[in-house]
Amino acid sequence: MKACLKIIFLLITALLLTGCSDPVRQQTELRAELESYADEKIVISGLQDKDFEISVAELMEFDTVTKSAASNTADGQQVKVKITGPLLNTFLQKYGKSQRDFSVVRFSARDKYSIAVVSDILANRDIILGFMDKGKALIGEDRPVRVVIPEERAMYWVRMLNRIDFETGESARLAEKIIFLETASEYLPQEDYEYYERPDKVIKTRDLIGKYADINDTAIKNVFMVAADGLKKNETRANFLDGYLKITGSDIPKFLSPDLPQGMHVRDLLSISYGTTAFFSAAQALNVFPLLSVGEEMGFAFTDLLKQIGTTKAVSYRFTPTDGQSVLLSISETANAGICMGSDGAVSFVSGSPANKTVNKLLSIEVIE
Ligand SMILES: Nc1nc2c(c(=O)[nH]1)N[C@H]1C(S)=C(S)[C@@H](COP(=O)(O)O)O[C@H]1N2
Ligand SMILES: [Mo]
Repeated sequence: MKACLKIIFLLITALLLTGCSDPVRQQTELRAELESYADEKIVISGLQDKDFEISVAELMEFDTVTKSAASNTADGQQVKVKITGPLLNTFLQKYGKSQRDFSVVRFSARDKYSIAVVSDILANRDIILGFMDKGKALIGEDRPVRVVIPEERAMYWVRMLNRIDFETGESARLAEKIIFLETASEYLPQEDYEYYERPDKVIKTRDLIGKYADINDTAIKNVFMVAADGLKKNETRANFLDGYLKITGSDIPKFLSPDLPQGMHVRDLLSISYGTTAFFSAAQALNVFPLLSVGEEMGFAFTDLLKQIGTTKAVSYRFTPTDGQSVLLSISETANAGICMGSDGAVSFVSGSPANKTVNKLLSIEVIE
């Protein structure tokens, strides 16, 4: 169908949806509004040898669906849409592909917002590339396309879409080394960061990775974050390395950046996987894992940490405190081990019997294969 015919068809659909009283005038207005952003382009990467652009007019030519969906934002407001546009799968069909062919589809926007949609969602959900909402043209800050994934949280409903990356392959790697964020932060430069009018402290993610992982490993494309409430976020290495971790005040550790929209900030981080290095928050682990007594304190089981992070197969583990006096223990010697935090915030490892070793000011755990 020609683009203009398609617009007329959409106008009729819109009339049915809005049931307006002056149909001719509304039609003219809607057509003019749709045409005003029909020439905007979206970059498509990972689908053909070279990146290419499609215009919104081209998207309008595909078969469309109209679906209602509602979801809450992080601060409790409701977002309601009745979105019209082609399904991502309808678009992909033209290239002989489907959502299931990819491990990640990343949607990015004009305001630098971006989000990775992972394989479970790709396999199970409709993804709509919406160019009309509630029978009308999109409002300015949603144009030219709003992605909607009904039944998934509104953080996936990307407004101002300007790029889609189709990725295959890389998923989170098993950890070979675990670094405790609370201990590591003490040895990194701290900066002031104004957070809701509070002077909090942050460390640069670049400093953290530079000191404790391989910052030059360009094979790492994605950084995987898990929050205490179970939220999983997959961020590009570039975005991650341009950000900060807030380490004082509320919601800590919190990934944020003044250059990224707030919806991309991640609070209450439990772990961050960067290649084979996993950064871990003992303070959040105490909120998430079952508590047990570890020495004189309440703590969590070492095995719960390993299960959460996913590590390579071990024969033993090396526990290293800030003074470098490390302790090597076999798997069986760590079966009853726990990790706790003192009232001063220091992380300790307590093996329990049979080894009866304690490592105070624990910085890292290496998996020895
Ligand atoms: N381009 C863009 N899209 C975005 C965001 C953003 O900051 N920029 N925030 C997301 C988040 S976190 C939520 S909860 C919803 C909020 O929807 P609303 O802006 O329509 O209220 O939009 C999502 N889409
Ligand atoms: Mo959000």
